[in-house]
Amino acid sequence: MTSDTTTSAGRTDEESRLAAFYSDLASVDLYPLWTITRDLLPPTPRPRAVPWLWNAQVLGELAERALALVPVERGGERRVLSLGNPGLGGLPYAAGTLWGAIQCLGRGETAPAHRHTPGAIRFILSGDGVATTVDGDVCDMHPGDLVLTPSWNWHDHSSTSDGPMLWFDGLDLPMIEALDAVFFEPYPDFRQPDVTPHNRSETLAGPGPRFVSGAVRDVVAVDHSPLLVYRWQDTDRELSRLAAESGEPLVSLEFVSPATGASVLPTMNCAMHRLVPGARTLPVRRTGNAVYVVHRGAGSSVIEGRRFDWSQGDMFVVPSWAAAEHNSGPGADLFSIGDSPVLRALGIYRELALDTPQQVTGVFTPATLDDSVTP
Ligand code: GTQ
Ligand code: FE2
Repeated sequence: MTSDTTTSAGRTDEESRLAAFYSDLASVDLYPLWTITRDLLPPTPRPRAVPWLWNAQVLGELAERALALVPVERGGERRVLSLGNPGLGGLPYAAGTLWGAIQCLGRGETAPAHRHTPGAIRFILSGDGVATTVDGDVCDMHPGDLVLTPSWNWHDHSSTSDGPMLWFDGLDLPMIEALDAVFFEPYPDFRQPDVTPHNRSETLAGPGPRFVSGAVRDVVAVDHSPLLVYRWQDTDRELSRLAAESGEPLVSLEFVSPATGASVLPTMNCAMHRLVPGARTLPVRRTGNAVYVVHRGAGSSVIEGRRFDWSQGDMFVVPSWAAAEHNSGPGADLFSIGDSPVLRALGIYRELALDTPQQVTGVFTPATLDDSVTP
């Protein structure tokens, strides 16, 4: 037979055979690469998460309403409002690989003990008197402190104070979910015993440096840091020292394991950035998603051409490979989490410094509460 033989349906034999071929492929769950229309191999990363910002006043007000309306119990486990990136189509994730959230605990409350394979960090926003017990070590929390609850470590949060406390939660949950490796287990009791002395990891961690300056880390972590708490006084002192020494508009330090110099968790890095008054930085692209929390001060970031104005308590997302530059009039300290340790471990981390500021093509307006529905 030749291909110009025309069938009764008006198709050549060749066309009929091709149609049957595609239909057979579909019937046995095979896709021919040449017909796949989604861009499987884009020239540069195309994260679904978009640059986004959550306003501190809005977060604070809704956290307060959660405190008044919703108890903390087994099942729900935590009073947490998760940052949902609108690019992710309704998923409660700040970015494709990262969970970011605000958590609050009222006076005398306990968030019950459990453990899970996703690792977590806490960055304390406000209030006092809460301790997170991490595998039996009671870690006191104060504003500006970083507390680690590594993968599969038991953890519960308990308040002994008379006021509420708020903190930022960062987890690698979406990444571990993508790897189909999420496990979860409740602790047999509501909470772990309150042993003394508290903060054992701080005395046992050893004398190694707790910070490394700059963004480039070559050391691959296979375990989490033995130090579970990084105190704000130490972070602040190190930032001041670095800023004075370098004279740069922006100094960044990464929290590291004093035992190995690697990132605090194998999956997530934590960093603090100080912008000196009047600082203007040039844009940089980096692989890996990041979530920022404004610890102090105010300023703006231009992310992929859009300007995000921020001040204390705001949280914002810089997706992988988005060009981001940071500016501050009064000066600012920014805390950040990111997934770069995984990219570094796999040899696919990249950075590209751009040499001119971005054209600002728009200004981001954060969502605000509609006054008519706010009691
Ligand atoms: O505090 O243990 O934001 O398990 C999400 C899951 C916090 C926690 C979150 C959690 C926790
Ligand atoms: Fe947890």
